[in-house]
Amino acid sequence: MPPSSLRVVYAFAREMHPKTSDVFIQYGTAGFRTKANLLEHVVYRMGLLAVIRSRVKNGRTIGMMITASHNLEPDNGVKLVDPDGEMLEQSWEEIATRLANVSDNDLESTTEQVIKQVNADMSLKASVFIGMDTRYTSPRLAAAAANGVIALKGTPKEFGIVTTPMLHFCVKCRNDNTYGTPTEEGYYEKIVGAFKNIRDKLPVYGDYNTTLYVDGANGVGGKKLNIIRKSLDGELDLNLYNLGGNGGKLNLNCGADFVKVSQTPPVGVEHAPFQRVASLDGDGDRIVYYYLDDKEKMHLLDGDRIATLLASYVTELLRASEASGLRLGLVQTAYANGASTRYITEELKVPVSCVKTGVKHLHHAALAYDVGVYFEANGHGTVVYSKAAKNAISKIAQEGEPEQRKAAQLLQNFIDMTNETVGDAISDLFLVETVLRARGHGVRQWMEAYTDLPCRQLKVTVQDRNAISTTDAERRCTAPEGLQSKIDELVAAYTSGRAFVRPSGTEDVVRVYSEADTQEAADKLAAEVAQAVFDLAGGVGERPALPA
Ligand code: G16
Repeated sequence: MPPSSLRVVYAFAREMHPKTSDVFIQYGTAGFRTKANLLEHVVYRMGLLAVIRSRVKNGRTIGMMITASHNLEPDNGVKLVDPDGEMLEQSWEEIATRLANVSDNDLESTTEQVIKQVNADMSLKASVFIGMDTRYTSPRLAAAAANGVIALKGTPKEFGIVTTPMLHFCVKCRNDNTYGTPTEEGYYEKIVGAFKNIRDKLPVYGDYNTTLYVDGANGVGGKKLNIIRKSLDGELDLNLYNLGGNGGKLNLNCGADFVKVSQTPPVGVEHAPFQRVASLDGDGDRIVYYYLDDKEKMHLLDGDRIATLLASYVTELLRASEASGLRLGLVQTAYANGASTRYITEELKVPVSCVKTGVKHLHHAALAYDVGVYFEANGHGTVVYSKAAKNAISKIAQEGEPEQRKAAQLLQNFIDMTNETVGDAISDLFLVETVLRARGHGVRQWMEAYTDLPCRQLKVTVQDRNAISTTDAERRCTAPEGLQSKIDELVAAYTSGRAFVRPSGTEDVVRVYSEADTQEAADKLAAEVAQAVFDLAGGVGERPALPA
């Protein structure tokens, strides 16, 4: 593409997607995310970048997902997906941020600089898959994305409303046809098909029952489960709530993030004692479980619980199939409950690594293992399998002794049911249901594995959240001065106390996390740390109060 044809980049920008705000925007934990009305020019420009990225990857398909995931309805965002279905390579985040912030007048020259910098061959074909969530601002932003792709003569393909993980899956399949068919139907065929196959091998027994309640967060995940439900032939009876009708608002007082952070059940869901409920987030990439007991007390089964459940089951199957020499490991973040980490290392005897928040960090760390299980406590995670692991399992499934073969075949179904590209609420739901069914377990047995340390999360609004810098996988902060020593001093007063703070990469807040031996203590510690953040990092509005 000769540089003169880059003029169209400016023409599209000026006529259709002008930059109307000077607010600096940064590629964060999961792409760009802010108020929807500040995003149109950003998404258009990411369309340009997706084409450049596709050409750098020799014409392989890149994904663009229009979503603000767990954020409330007025926000929106865009996540870029690399050819293997993983998040955009981190070294490109700075380029994305630069392109998003230049003026319209500088857009043409900056685009040209980027093309040179990354050495893109603009004569190659380029392909970009575009998906969106259910927000009313998403269609407009998806159109801006497509215009960005067209401006650089790439080929956009629009998937309409899909979950984020479905788009990741389709991108992967488009670039590697051994993984599946790059359509929503192809996704159902592979993931739901594997679930149905494994079900035939696992009779229902013990405390497991096939009824599952689901909180759809009034987003896309619930809608897709409603499609899937009809094909499950009673193997799993899904009672779906918060599907977006009856005035229910996206992620408002419902959904995985609300349930995890507030530790309270969502609105809009009926409850029965000990009935397991799965709560999804707005774009279907996170899931947590919970139940109410006979005194209506809530018990949360979060990402840590899902990770330990899956890791222990895969370990069992690997052992039974006698697949030797495969390393299984688990990846967590600082938010992982201390009790879960202890359980994984001491009881399951599985190695654990701790990385920074963001699935992009967890995913890469998990690839170091033959079987890498990664989960954030907020319910975002999956399992990844190396080629060597898949080959070894497949060989045993064909050639092993009968018992080994049986375990290896179950593992193969388990792998097919897993969306290895990214955390996926729907795929994770089927994985969890499979393990519970295989073990004849209800929620109480699942909960018995270990006892969580009481914890609390809070948000503090400050003038500039980037005033907080962190190190050691975000477990300690290096700025502003004095904050870490104050946190150390506060934590020291609590039994089993732990706390950290970090700037959110998806909301304009500083997040505070605390753990201690009682809920009262964890609540008080979180509030004290929040006050310290407010005082030392430029708090805005009302100073956080200590619990009464
Ligand atoms: C995104 C990321 C997650 C992260 C979450 C919160 O989730 O994909 O890895 O845990 O944001 O990030 P932060 O604490 O930086 O705001 P989602 O589901 O919103 O896309």
